[in-house]
Amino acid sequence: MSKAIVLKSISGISTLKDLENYEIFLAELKGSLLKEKTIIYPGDYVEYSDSQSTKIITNIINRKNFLNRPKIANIDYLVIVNSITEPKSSIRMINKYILFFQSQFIDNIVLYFTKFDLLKNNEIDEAKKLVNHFKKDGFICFSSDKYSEFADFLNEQYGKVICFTGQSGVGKSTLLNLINEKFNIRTNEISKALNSGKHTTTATNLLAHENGYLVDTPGFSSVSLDMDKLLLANGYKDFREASINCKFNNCLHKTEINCAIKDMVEKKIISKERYDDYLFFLNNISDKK
Ligand SMILES: Nc1nc2c(ncn2[C@@H]2O[C@H](COP(=O)(O)OP(=O)(O)OP(=O)(O)O)[C@@H](O)[C@H]2O)c(=O)[nH]1
Ligand SMILES: [Mg+2]
Ligand SMILES: [Zn+2]
Repeated sequence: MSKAIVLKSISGISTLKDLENYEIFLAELKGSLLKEKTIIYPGDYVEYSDSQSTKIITNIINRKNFLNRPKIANIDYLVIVNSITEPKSSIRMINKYILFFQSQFIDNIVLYFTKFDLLKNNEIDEAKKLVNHFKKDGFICFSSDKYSEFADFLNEQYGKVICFTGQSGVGKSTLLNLINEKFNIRTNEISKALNSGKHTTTATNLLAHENGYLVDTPGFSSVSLDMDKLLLANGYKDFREASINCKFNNCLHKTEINCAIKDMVEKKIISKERYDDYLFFLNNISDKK
């Protein structure tokens, strides 16, 4: 039985890439999987048989994580692309995105900041402060003024699936075209009238790059954290891991005694800003949750 990764899947026909010989080919789902209405997504690892003229997918290997919109399986790194200006990013906004994705167990986050070239001289310090804030808070950060550092990082990710997300118009597709000009992805001007991006990217598939896979996604205008409070309390990866040391197993890290999270904030292991943003998000969850 051979193994492959799914690059693309449209109405039952999937484009696969063999994990050993890197051959790219089309395959169909086995009849019994079709009957169970099994759907496969880009990023899925599958077993296939090529004993017949048509290659048949016989099994889907358990997913380690899953992005719901757009649907992509087994993300190794999620690069959240933020523009430093036009539209300008804030710490709270980025903390919100990180929490949104980590609460779906997409834990390996990279932050990439675009549009440094548009900054006026007197704005550069503030922009660098924003990037450094997230570095100090434990996140892997890159910015468009030092693109080569990001290129080096990507080249070290052998065989990994790296997905790019972020608000519409921040420059995801532009960044992907910079990484590999052969991608030739359509990019767009931000709609000036609305001062918000138009969606330029629509379809999802894995782009083979060097030894790994890159994924462009359509931008979003906002994300919602209206979820179960305990889910939110265990959303950030470091909150989730440390919360086993909270006195109460349903600790919301708010007013409870012996809270491991509050302890880490005091010791500056978790930034005060991210903790305060967490409390803000918690207070904004509708009461029924
Ligand atoms: N000056 C400057 N412009 C940029 C940069 N990155 C992107 N842009 C511009 O920003 C606009 C939007 O870029 P896209 O790459 O289409 O943005 P996107 O995030 O893919 O947008 P959606 O696909 O709609 O989500 C384009 O006009 C780009 O040329 C940058 O680093 N500097
Ligand atoms: Mg795009
Ligand atoms: Zn706690």
